[in-house]
Amino acid sequence: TDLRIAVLGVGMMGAFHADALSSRIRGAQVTVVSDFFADKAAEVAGRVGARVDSDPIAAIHADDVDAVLIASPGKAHDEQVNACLDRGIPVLCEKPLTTDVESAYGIVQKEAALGRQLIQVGFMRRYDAEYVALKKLITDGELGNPLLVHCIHRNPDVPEHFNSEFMIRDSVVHEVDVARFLLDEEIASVEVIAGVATSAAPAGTHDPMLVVFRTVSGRVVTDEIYVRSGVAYEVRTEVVGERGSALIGLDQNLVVKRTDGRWGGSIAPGFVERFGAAYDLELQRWVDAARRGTVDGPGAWDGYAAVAVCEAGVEAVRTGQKVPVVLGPRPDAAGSDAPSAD
Ligand code: ISE
Repeated sequence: TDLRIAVLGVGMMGAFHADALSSRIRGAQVTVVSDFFADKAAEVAGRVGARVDSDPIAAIHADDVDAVLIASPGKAHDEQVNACLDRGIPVLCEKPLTTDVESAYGIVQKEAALGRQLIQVGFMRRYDAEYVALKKLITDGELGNPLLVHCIHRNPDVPEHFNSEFMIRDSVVHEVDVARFLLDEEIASVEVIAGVATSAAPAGTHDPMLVVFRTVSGRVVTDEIYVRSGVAYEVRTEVVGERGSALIGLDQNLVVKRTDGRWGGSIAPGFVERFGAAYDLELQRWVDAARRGTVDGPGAWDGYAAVAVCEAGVEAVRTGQKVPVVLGPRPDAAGSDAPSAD
């Protein structure tokens, strides 16, 4: 039987996931849609054949719901994820897991106490074919010991409210997970270098920034975050190892056009275009695992570690200092399950 899913929050990502679940994803059915905006909820529910429940917590506890997809604003995640744990049903929570370290760690401990993994966090890059290939180059030893990771993350544009803190919590959070995924170790400190800002940025917002992470073993990871580049969606990652380097994200456009005495192509305009296949694979693997009663992806611990690093990153922006990341002890059952490379 199909996994019956409540989708909480149907702004951009939630609506995208609801559409995928009701069309491209096998073994799933969206039965309930909830959103702060009633008209948005009604529109998506009508499209996917679900009912509307204006109360997200009631939706989590409803009889026609087996699993929950949370794509509401980050501030709402803590209460909603906790309600899923209370009911003991699987949940795929878009990042961030929560918006502060204490609540994220509380969720890690609560899930561990249940003794089974229910939480997956929406770090979709782990399902992207290029990131999977990069990870495999590292684990197969082809690059030798990885020494450095260089990341570039550029968005063409973002809404006005996207200040430096938002850039860390909403955008850099992906490179935090990428670094942990690729290097298979925790991040120990964060430093942020802010230079000249684009004139497109509101006053006081540091756009772009260079974020420098150091892992527990001392490896260095750099991330250029630039969310008002005015160009397109550019996400590149290069790993430099003792025996070679590998770069992904360069050829987003496989069609090289030659016309009018010029050559060139187009770059993905946004994350849905760049990571569309990764989002679908993420959902399919989540649905398949949930139907078996398991989790097959980044878990609560990964979500918590990312929140902790981002919190340190926000402090690093504010103080200009190198800020250490302090993680609580990891409970035995805390879920972190990198999807395998198949
Ligand atoms: C957004 O929330 C995402 O998750 C995108 O992947 C990222 O590129 C963007 O900067 C974020 O705002």
